[in-house]
This record gives sequence, structure tokens and C-alpha cells, in this order.
Amino acid sequence: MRPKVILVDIIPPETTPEESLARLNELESLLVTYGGFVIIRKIQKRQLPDYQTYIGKGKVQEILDEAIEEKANFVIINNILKPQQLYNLERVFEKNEIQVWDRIDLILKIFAKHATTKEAKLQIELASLRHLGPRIFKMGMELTRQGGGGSGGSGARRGQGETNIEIMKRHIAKREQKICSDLKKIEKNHESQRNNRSNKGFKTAAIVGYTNAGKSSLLRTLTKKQVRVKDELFATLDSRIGKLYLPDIQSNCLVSDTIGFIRDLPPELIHAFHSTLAETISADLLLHVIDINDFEIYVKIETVNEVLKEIRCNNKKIIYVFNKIDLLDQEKIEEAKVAFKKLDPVFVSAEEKINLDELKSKIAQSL
Ligand SMILES: Nc1nc2c(ncn2[C@@H]2O[C@H](COP(=O)(O)OP(=O)(O)OP(=O)(O)O)[C@@H](O)[C@H]2O)c(=O)[nH]1
Ligand SMILES: [Mg+2]
Repeated sequence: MRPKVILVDIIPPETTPEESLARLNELESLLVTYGGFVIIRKIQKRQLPDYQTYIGKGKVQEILDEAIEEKANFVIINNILKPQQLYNLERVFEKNEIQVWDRIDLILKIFAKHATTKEAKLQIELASLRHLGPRIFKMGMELTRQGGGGSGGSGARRGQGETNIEIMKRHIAKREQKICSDLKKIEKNHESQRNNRSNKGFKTAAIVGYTNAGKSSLLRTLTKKQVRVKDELFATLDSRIGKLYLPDIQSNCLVSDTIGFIRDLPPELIHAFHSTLAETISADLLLHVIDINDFEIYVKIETVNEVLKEIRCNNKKIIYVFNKIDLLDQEKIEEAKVAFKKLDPVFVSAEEKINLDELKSKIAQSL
């Protein structure tokens, strides 16, 4: 049975109605990708998150009452919560067998569902450990307190609680170390493949962009590489490479596809995917794919640019590729050409194979 979910978004008071709707719609798409369905959507304006529970005491009670009444399985909060806040919420909801997730929990679950390669699986485990780790410590601290950390507690029992935390910490640290060293080995392997390719004189172009923009579709169209294309967020979690012939310079270049970006991703999560993003980081050129029909096009371009900055790729050469023009009429395309003139973009349709020659020429000129 698909889990029933209550979605909650806490937004700053100045957020416009369109923006808040778009945020919730994106969260709902994430949830659908995960396999759940929404029963209640809640938006609350708040200048500052509540220190203890993020959403505030009154809201906690309100949501709990509704969750019980509607037999919800999950409450998902569209923000990044502190471990203590998630822990406090979990304590309230778990009595009714309702799980509480934040945005990162949900994204990690989708990642886990889509991961196929060993590399992707390890990276997700690393990201999960880093996200969940502090919450596990909080649980350990709670044990300590229950075990008699207060003034009346006995030293021996407090000692037991501390031991629990220590054991958990050690266990997590050891696992993290092991994953990092396994990932390093995989990365080394990729690196030598990359060196091999550049020794052969291949130039590389890496496709980047917001999730669902059509990155894998573009790779498939340009290089005939068989890759997963799906109307889902985070369909791709690993990097794929295909060969593209550029008639203008009569030579081949390599094009890589990678994981899509999304707003509100903490840097730790991006860094956990370092190994997958290595192809992007080492590329000679970036193709930033943008869904031209996206209502939030400016926010998404900015989000991708921010992630590129985070992985220190913002100074690379970039071609802006506005995709899915088959869904727009000519008049709208002309409008977009004017609006985005400064980016000097190429307007294509990966699916309908429109304007690919222009894109190839531009790639050839930029390499
Ligand atoms: N109409 C139209 N749809 C497209 C085009 N390119 C991609 N799509 C659709 O957009 C959806 C997402 O495409 P993908 O290529 O999987 O997008 P992605 O950027 O790789 O997505 P993630 O890997 O999930 O981040 C799919 O349903 C595609 O069929 C296009 O040129 N026109
Ligand atoms: Mg993809």
C-alpha cells in the first residue's frame, strides 16, 4: 500500500503565493517519485523556525491530530531540520506509528531507491550516515539522560549511556571511513579512465542541470547512448559517458550525464556525490540544460549555478541549452530568446531532435 503523507512547508512571510505553491508542488513530485501520495498539504509562514520543533508547538499538535484522524503514515517537512528538531518531532509522532522526515530524508530515500551502481549505493550510504548520524547521537544522549544523567542519577548508569554513544559514534565513524576508502578506490579507477581518454586526445563536455530538465535525454539524442530517461526526479544517479561526433572540427568529443541538482541541498550531500560529479568537475565544457517550460526557470538556473560554485565549476565554459522547445509555440520561443539573450543560449528539443546541429557547432567552437 502506498504510504499516506502529510506535507508541511514552512516559508518566510515574504514568499509569494506562486513560489510557495511551486515549492509544495516540487515536494509532491519528490513524494510521487518515492511512491507515496499526499493527503494533506500545509504551508505555514514563519519568520524564524521554532528552535525545538521547527514547525512550532501549536502546529505539531494540529498536524498530529489530523495525522491520526486521516491515518497518515508520514509527515514530511520541506525544510532541512536540525537533528534535535527531528528527534523532538519523532518522539511526538512515533507513538502513533507516524514517521517524520525532512526534505533530505525524502531525497535520500529516492536516491536509495534509484541507486544501481555500487558507487551510487556507497555515496548514498555516506550521505545518509552524515545526515542521520547526529540524530543517532541525540538518541544516545537521550539514553544517557534516561540512564541517570540528572542530579539524582547514579554514576554507573550514566556511564552506561555514555558508552552507548561512544559505541554508536565509533561504529558510524568506522563505517564512514570504510565507505570513503572504497569510494576513493572507485574514484581512482575513474581517474585513470579519464587520464586514458585525455591521453587519447578526447575533449569532454559534461551535461549539468536541474533534475528532470532532460539531461539524460540530451545525452541519448547526442550520443545514442542508452540511458534511463524518466519523468521522475533523480532518475539518474550515476555518470554516463557517450561519444559525440562534431562535424565542424571532424573529431569526437565525450559527453557525460550526471545526477540532477535541486534547491535546498546541503553541501554535505553534494560532497557525498563527489565521485559521481568528478566527471563534471574535470570536464572541459559544461552544457547546462534548462527546461524552457519551467515556471521557475530563473530560480532553477540560479540553483544550478550555486551548486556549480559549490563544486568549484563556476569558472568553466558553459553553454546554456534550453530544452523541450517542442512544447512551446514560436512566439514564446522568440520571447525566451530575448529574455535570455545575455546567456547566449541554444534552444533545442532533445526528444524531437530539433536544433542539434546548432548545438554541436557551438560545442565544437567552445572546445
Ligand atoms: N517534450 C519534451 N520532453 C522532454 C524533452 N527532453 C526530455 N523530456 C522529458 O523530460 C523528462 C525528464 O527527462 P530526463 O532526460 O530523464 O531528465 P534528466 O534531467 O536526466 O532527469 P534526472 O536524471 O531525473 O535529473 C522525461 O519525461 C523526458 O521524456 C524534450 O525535448 N521535449
Ligand atoms: Mg537523468
